[in-house]
This record gives sequence, C-alpha cells and structure tokens, in this order.
Amino acid sequence: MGKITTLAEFIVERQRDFPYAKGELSSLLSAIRLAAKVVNREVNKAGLVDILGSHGEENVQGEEQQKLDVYANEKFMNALRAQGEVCGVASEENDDYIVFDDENTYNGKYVVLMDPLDGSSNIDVNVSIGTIFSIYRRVSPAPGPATLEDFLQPGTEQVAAGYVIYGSSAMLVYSTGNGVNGFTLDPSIGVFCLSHPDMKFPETGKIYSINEGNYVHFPEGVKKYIKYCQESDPGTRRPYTARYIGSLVADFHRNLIKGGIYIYSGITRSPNGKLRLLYECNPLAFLTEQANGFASNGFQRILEIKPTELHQRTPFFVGSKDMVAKAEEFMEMYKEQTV
Ligand code: AHM
Ligand code: MG
Repeated sequence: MGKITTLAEFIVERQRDFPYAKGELSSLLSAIRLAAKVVNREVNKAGLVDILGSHGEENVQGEEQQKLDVYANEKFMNALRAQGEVCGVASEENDDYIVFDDENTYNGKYVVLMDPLDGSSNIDVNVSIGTIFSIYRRVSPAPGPATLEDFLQPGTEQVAAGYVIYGSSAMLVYSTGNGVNGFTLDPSIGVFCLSHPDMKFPETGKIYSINEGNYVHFPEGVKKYIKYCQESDPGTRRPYTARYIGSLVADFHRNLIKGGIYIYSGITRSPNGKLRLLYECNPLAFLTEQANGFASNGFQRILEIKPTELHQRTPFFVGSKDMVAKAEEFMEMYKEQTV
C-alpha cells in the first residue's frame, strides 16, 4: 500500500506554501471538514430515520425546506462559529447573512458563503447531494461586525472554495488557488484521504448536462447549442451524451472527471435561471478555473460579475474550456433572440 495522505495532513502541508499565513485558513478548512463528516453521517441515515420530508418552512427562494437542509445549515454554521476565524456566514438557507459577534469571531478575518445542502429534492430518492462553500477575506475593518460588502465581493476575490459530495462515497474537493484536490472519506476510520490529486477538466468532453424539459423556454443560443451537441461529427466527438442528475454538485463532479459542460441558462419565466451566483456559481467557477476549465453566464466570466445582492441568480455555463467557448459562440450569435 502506498503512502496515504489525509486531508488533515494535506491542509497542514499546504499551509507551508503560504509562509506568512498564520494557519487561520487551515483551521477554517478543518471546521468544514468536520461539519462535512457530521452531515455525511446524517445523510447516510436519511432512509432509515424519520428525518425525511419537509420541515414545513419555505426558504427565501420560496422553496420548501427539507429537514436535512436545516440540519446541514446548522452544523456548518456551528462549526464555523466555534472555530473563531470567521466573522460571518451567508447561506442559501437564510434570508440575510449571519454576523458572528462574540469576542472571538469579531476579529475573524474571513467570511464564508455556502449552500449547505444543494439538490435537496434528491434526498428522498437516494441521489447524490452536496455542500458548496466559498471563502473570502473580509473587507470591513476588524475587529467589528461583518458587513454586507464582505459578502458582495466578485468571485475573483475568493481565497478558497470547494464542495462536498454525499454520493456512493463522500468526497471533499477544494482549492485554495493552487489547483484542485479531491479527498474521499474512508468511512471505516472517518478520515478523508487524498484520492484525486490535481484534478483537471479534460480540455474537451462529450457530455452535456442541461434540463431539456425547459427546451422551448431557452434562449435561441442555448437551443442552437443543444442541436450542435446532438449532431454527428466524429471529428468533434459528436453527438455528445446527455447526462443530467439535477443535483449540481453531482453533475459538476462527473463533468470535472470525464469532461463535459453543465448549463443552467435563463428561461422565459426566469431570465437569470435558477442558480445563485454567490452560493453555487462562484465557488464552482473558482474550482473550474483552478482545474483548467471555464465558467460563464453565456457572455461574461462568472468570477468577474460584481454581485449586487446576496441571493442573486445567474445563468451558468461551466465545464471543459472548449465546450463552454463553443456555447458562448452560440449565445453571441443569437443574442438578439435571447430571453
Ligand atoms: P437547490 O439549491 O434548491 O437544491 O436547487 C439547485 C438544484 C441544483 O442542484 C440542480 O442542478 C438544479 O437545482 C436542478 O434544477 P431543475 O430541477 O430546474 O433542473
Ligand atoms: Mg442550491
């Protein structure tokens, strides 16, 4: 058996890459690692215990929350609050950002934005779900409370981002701006082990992931791009294969490994699509660029969008560089006919 590197060891090793770092980011990542294990344990029990079903409240997006969403939100919040380096958290599950205002956390240098349990409609059918997180250095002065401007920074300012996928195995995939690495949880010892070092999107792929049920409501550029994916051309490996789980982290993770494009574009009734810039698109765009891929809203680099509100939505085109570039070409070509 070769040498196993655990996530804990890896975080410490990587800290040495930043000679002036005092270890705050490392300890923050350790808090996420811990919460991920706790949530994974609960997700694994979902079919067994009476935890399924709706919690009866609607979140700010007007969607019914599932119990596990609330549980995951609490666990990540508590882990981050206890850890002390974070002065505030914005979550897809909360209307407003939460300020951690005890003596300890007032000095915290970082804010975290997260979707604690994405794809939660998949819980009761045993399909993979995930947690997505994004870490920024605060821009407001410390000590003091976190402010809205700490959370409304463009994605280019992220210092780290990642996701946890609760799938056939649990994995934590993250980047601190120095490549992307994936760790698989060994459930027998409860330890994340480095299993996917230096992950890269294949330059091009043959998978396209989009909810084609919305076809008639898509902008013309997306419709034309879908047809392009379906046409035969052995030179460009077309026709591509359609794969859509409806669980963003799972669709993204598969495409990262195999090569592909994921699209959630605007649709007639919702011109900015469904996904949230701050909790879903920015962190995945950061990972994507670190993994040699590209993320766009169809016309513009996701990471350069200046957010104006916490729960902002954006169209999202993400994946292998060549495929996203091609989709952008179609968007540009048919932009006059865009929803
Ligand atoms: P959620 O944050 O409410 O769970 O919604 C996000 C999910 C993504 O995981 C997934 O890619 C998308 O919604 C699927 O939406 P649709 O059912 O419209 O295709
Ligand atoms: Mg979500």
